[in-house]
Amino acid sequence: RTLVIGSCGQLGTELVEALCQKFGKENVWATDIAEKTPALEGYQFMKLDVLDEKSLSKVIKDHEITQVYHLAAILSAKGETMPLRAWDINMQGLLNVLEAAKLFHLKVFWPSSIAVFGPNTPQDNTPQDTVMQPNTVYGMSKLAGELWCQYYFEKYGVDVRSIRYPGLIGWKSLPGGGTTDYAVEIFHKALAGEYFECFLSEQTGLPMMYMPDAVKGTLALMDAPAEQLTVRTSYNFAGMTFTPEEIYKEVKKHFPQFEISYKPDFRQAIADSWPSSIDDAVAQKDWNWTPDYDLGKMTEDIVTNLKKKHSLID
Ligand code: VAH
Repeated sequence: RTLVIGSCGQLGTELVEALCQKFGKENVWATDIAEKTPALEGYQFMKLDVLDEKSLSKVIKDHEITQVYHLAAILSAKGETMPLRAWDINMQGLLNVLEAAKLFHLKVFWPSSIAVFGPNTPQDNTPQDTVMQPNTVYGMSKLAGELWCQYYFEKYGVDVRSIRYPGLIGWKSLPGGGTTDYAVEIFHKALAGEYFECFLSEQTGLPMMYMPDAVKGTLALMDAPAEQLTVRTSYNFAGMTFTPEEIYKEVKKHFPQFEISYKPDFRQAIADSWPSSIDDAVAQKDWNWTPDYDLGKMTEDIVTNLKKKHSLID
C-alpha cells in the first residue's frame, strides 16, 4: 500500500496517477496539507500534515502502508521568502518520514534536486560527486536531506531512494514556487493567446525534463533491485537542457503570433547558481535510465494535450 505525501503538488499529482495505474487505486493514498485538487478527483485522498508525526504514524498503521513517496516541500523561489519556515518543513518533514520508515519498515522515495549544486560547482555535465555549496534554503535542505537518507540507510537499513530532479515540465499540473516554473507557464500563456513575460534571461540554460520521463525514471529506480544501487544520497538525473529563448522558439512553431519579453527577477540569481547540464551516467548504469523526450517532442506533446484539454482542436 502506497502513501503519497504532497499529492497536490506538480510532481505529486502525476505520481499519484502513475502509482494508481501500477498498483490499483485501492492501494494508493494521496495526502496533502492542502485541500484535494480537481486533478486528484477519483483517487483516495486525505489531509495530512507531515509535521504531525502522530497523524503520520496513525495513517501508516490504519492503512497498512508499506511504501511512502514523500514529495512535500517548499521549493527554491518560495523558500527564499520564508527561509526558516522552509527549512523546518523540508527537514522535519523528511525526518518524520525517515523515523516512520525505520519504525514500520517502509520503502521510501524522496525527491532531491539540481538545487543541491551551488555557484562553485562545475556547471557543465555536473558529476554525481562534486563540490556542493548551495546558497538557497531549498538547496541546503535538499543537500542535508540527502545525507540524512544515506544515514538512515547505513545505520538502520531503511530502503530510501532519491533522485536529483531537474526542472520538471508537465501540462497536467501546475508548479508552485520553483525557479523553473517559467517553462510550464510559457505553454499556458501561448495557448491563451497572451504574451509571456519570462522571469529569467533568454540565455539561461537549465537542466529540464518532461514529466513522463520523470515518472518513468522514478518508478524504474523504485523497482530496481536494492543490490544494484550504488548511491544512497541521491542520483543525478538528466533529460535535456534548454534556454528560455530555445523553448520560446519551439513553442512559436505552434503559435506563430506568440511573443515573449525577458524581465529577470530574484530567481535569476538562483538559476545562475545551478548547473547548465548534468552527468547521469551512474543512474544509466545502476538502473538503466534513459529519457524518451527532447525539447521538440516534449513541446509537440504538451501543445497537443493542452489543445485537447481545452478542446481547441484546429
Ligand atoms: C524549483 N522546480 O525550481 C524546482 C526544482 C530544479 C528545480 O527543484 O525549485
